[in-house]
This record gives sequence, C-alpha cells and structure tokens, in this order.
Amino acid sequence: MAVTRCNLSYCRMRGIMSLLTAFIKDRKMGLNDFMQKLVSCPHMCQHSDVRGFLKIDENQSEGNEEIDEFDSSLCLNAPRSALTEETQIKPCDFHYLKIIGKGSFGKVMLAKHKETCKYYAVKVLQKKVILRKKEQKHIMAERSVLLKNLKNPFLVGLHYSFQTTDKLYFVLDYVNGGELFYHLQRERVFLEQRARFYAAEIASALGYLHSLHIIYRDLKPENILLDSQGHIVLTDFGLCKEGLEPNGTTSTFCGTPEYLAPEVLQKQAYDHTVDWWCLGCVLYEMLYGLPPFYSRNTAEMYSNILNKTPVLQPNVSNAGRDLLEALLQKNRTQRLGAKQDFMELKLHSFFSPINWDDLMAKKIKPLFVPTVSGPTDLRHFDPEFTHLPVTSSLCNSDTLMVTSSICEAAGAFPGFSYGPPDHAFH
Ligand code: ISQ
Repeated sequence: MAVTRCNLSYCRMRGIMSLLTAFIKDRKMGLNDFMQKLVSCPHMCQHSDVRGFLKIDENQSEGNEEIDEFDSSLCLNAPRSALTEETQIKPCDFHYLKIIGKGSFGKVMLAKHKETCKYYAVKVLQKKVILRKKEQKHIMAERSVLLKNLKNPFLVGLHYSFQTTDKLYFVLDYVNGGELFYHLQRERVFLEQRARFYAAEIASALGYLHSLHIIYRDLKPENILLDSQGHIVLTDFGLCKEGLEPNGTTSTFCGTPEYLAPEVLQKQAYDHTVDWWCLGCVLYEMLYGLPPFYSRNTAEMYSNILNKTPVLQPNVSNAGRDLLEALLQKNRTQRLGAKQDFMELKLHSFFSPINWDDLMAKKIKPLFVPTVSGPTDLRHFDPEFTHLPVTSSLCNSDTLMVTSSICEAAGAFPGFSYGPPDHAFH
C-alpha cells in the first residue's frame, strides 16, 4: 500500500510539475514579450519605476568591450520569439578562427558553427562605436536589405543576425577567393574578357537590387569579393538606400572618395544611376589599372570627378570605351541606365558576348579560379587582418543581464536579431 500511495503521489507530483513548468514557461514568454516591448522604447527606460523594475544601475559603466553577455531578450523579432533560449543562436555557437576583415565599426571573422561544422563570415560590430557615429540607421539598413530574402547569386547571403549587450552579429556566407582588387593589384589590369565577366556579374547584382528599389550606393573595391570558383560576391549593404521608387531621389551623402558620383559629391539628389557610375569606375580600374579620376591629392580628385572627362586610351576596345563614356556621364539623367536601368546595360555592345541567362545560372566559367586548398585557406586575405589575434571576448558568457547599455542599445537596434523560421543552419 505504501508503495502504491508513493507511486500515486509521484505521478500526481509529476503532473503538477509539468503543469507548473508549462505555466512558468508561458509566464516567462509573456514576461519576455513585455520586456522586449519595454526595452525597445528608450523613453520608457527613463521612467524611475521601469528603471527600478529592470534594476538598472545608474553607476554602471557603459560597458567593457571584453564583456559580451548574450541577451536572449534582445532577440526581438518574430521568428526568434518562438524559439526557446536553448535554440537561439548565440556567439558561443561558433568557433572564431581568424579575423578576415576590419573596419571602423568592427571586424569580420571566419567562424565555424560548432554543431554543423559549416564555415561562415561573422561580421561583429561594436554598438558603442555605431551609436557614437550615429550610424545605427545604416546598420539597420544593412540588416534590413540582407533580410529581404535577396536571391541573386552575386550577393552575399545572411543566415542570422543577433545581438549581445555590446555587439551586433551578422552571420553571412563565407567566401575565400579574396577581394577582386587584391587580384587586380597583383595583375595591374585585367584582359577585357575577364573584366567583362566581372562587370556583368556586378551589373546583374545591381540590377536585381534596383528591381527591389534598393540602391547599393557603396560599390567599392573592398566590397567586391570572389568566391572559390571565381564568381563575384558583393558584400556590405550598410549604405544601401531602401524604399526608393524608380523615379524617386535621395540626397544623403555617403560613399568612397574614388568612386563618388558627381551628384553625391555635390550633395545633390541621386538615384539608382549612382550605381552605374560606380560600375563605370570599377570597369575603368579593371581595364586601365587606376580609378578614372584618380589623384593622390583628394581635392584634385574631387575636382576631376566634377570637371574632368576621363582619359580613355585606345588599348581598350571601342565597345569598352563607349560603355565607360556612357557610365561615367556626369549628368545622371544622360547616364546609361537612366531610363531602362539594367536593361540598357544588358543591350550595350560591350556585353554582347554575354548570355545573361547563363550568367545568372553561373554557367559561364570564370576565366580565373582563385587557388584555395579549402575553406580555411586564407591566402587571399590580407595578412594585416589574419595575423591579428582573435580575442576570446566574442564568446565569454551567455548570461542574461539587463544593463543601461542594453536599454540604450535595444532602443537603437530593435528587431535586429533574425533567424530563419525553421532555425535550420544551412
Ligand atoms: C564573406 N566572406 C569573406 C569575407 C567577407 C567580408 C565581409 C562580408 C562577408 C564576407
């Protein structure tokens, strides 16, 4: 009898426990939702009751760069909220192997997903720096553009984005063929056929973005990579401008000096034709070995962009020179692509050897295949980066902690975190 009573109470206990667990889980999710709403409104974080509830320590420092607590409550967007804490992607899910790129906001790391052993390029950005430079709009724009389910073979793919108290993470496709201009520097110029192939792949990516009303804006050497087969991959969508209708214009100043279009330099309104100008600059540099308006003196370079007609030496074919002239038109309304966008480029005689369907299907065999022995072969990355030590700070702890910096950061980057609905790493 005693045994039966004991069994019964055990079963009952289990039943009560599972009810309680479900209840707690439900409450926890409710609290999570509430917390998410709370922290994504910076003005609410200022209220004394809210600060008391969140136990925000006013005296706490803004955040040690080496402290990197993962905060699942900051995974704010819908696909993530359905995930349990255990299944949420976090910094510690990766081995960080090498630094493969560095910029003013942070770095790009070669990382291996611990569970699937797949390699990714993980872009890690410091929130403090982004906030200091008031660049959160650009970062959110980058994420938002990457999230648009972009389906073009020449655009880098985003697998996940997530955030910790002080960093933003983008988990991107990893390619190790090196920057296009790393190869150009070694070879000085490319033969026309090779330059045509790269220009066509870049143009197809830009045309695709334009079809989604996105202007890339920041086509520059370091954003053009090669994959291990020799195909183009465009990265960095930080300066993309979204939501521009075909006839709309915008006037925010952004870009790289060498490739700045005259209208951007003059802070005038610009549109999708700004990308065709940049493509003209890239093509010119591939064919002639220097940017079209280059001068060591930046002021002179700016003056060249505004006033000088680019020199087109006859060592490039007529079709090539004609295309360059058409893309490097200072008046954007006269530029190739101003009316029919990508279609006008496709129909230009320089691209007549290109079968665009084959190009999109990656059926055109690249003339140059970067030598790589495998994913961890980093020979095409700058040793200036790959020789840097990888700090352990990227994976210190997964503790959930609410600090004033989270509040500030969550307000600045609400909804940053992203994972595909099925959460499968692919
Ligand atoms: C993917 N692979 C290698 C380097 C990269 C740099 C920036 C963004 C994505 C990348």
